[in-house]
Amino acid sequence: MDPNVYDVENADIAWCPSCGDFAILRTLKMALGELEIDPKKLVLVSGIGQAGKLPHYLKSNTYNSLHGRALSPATAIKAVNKNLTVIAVGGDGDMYGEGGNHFMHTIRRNPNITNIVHNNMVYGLTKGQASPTSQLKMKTPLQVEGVFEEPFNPLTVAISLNASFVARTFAGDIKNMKEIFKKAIQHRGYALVDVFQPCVAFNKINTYQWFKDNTYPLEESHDPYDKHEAFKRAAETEKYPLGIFYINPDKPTFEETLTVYSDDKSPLYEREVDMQKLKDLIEIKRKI
Ligand SMILES: Cc1ncc(C[n+]2csc(CCOP(=O)(O)OP(=O)(O)O)c2C)c(N)n1
Repeated sequence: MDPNVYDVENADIAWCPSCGDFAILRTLKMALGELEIDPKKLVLVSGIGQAGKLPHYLKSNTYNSLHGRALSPATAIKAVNKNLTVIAVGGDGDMYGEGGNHFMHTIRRNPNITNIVHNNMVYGLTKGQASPTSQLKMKTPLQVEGVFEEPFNPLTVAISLNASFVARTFAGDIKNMKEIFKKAIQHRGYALVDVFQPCVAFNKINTYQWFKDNTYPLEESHDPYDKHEAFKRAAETEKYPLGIFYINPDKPTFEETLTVYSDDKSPLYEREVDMQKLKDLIEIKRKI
């Protein structure tokens, strides 16, 4: 499918020129096009932030929630209509800071959704304060003496919680990013894609060149089904490996574990509501 089918006409894009978000948007359109995902069957869910604006610029169904709150509505949307492709997008602050608790529990639930995180290592929209992934000693207008907290490592956290798909890519490498997006969308279960994304306005340390110099691809021999090896590789910080770290294909998805689907596999939204049963239930509850 032509990636232009996802274009939003006259979109007033608020990102700065050269922002890594443009490459993520363009690559996501290409990946969706190659997978032939009908925009009518696609839902993009986001919270707040520059990354959280991506759904405004890609033709699909969208749900813009509160800061850090994309994963729970995404889980619910997939639970009521498993025929949809559901993608939750956001920044590192959004997903790992404000949404940190949702991040952990979504991994445990394992809904069949894709989670793309634009990891620029700062709070971009609010002009460059430190985020959970900002590196030690980085100075910002707020952290004037430098960041002193240990950076959050989303990959080791996800692998230790037995996430079903864990990958990292770089917004400066469209070819690999597209392949990883496609594999994540096709994966059955929760798929995390952490994307190193340069913020050209507010992060003058982790630039395109810095990411190029400080990353390298995981070897082809890397076995993504080996959890201990995946954890070890994800913990590397001298240079950061890119690629698919971990896949756990055997975990049941959240939707599969719901009792409403044990007898009837049809999506919830398609089912007839028994109005009498509903009225009786409301009546019983009123009396309690
Ligand atoms: C609960 C809450 N806290 C703080 C804010 C203010 N706020 C809006 S966007 C943002 C930063 C977003 O940063 P990030 O998620 O990393 O995305 P980016 O803008 O870098 O893409 C903050 C702190 C808010 N809207 N709601």
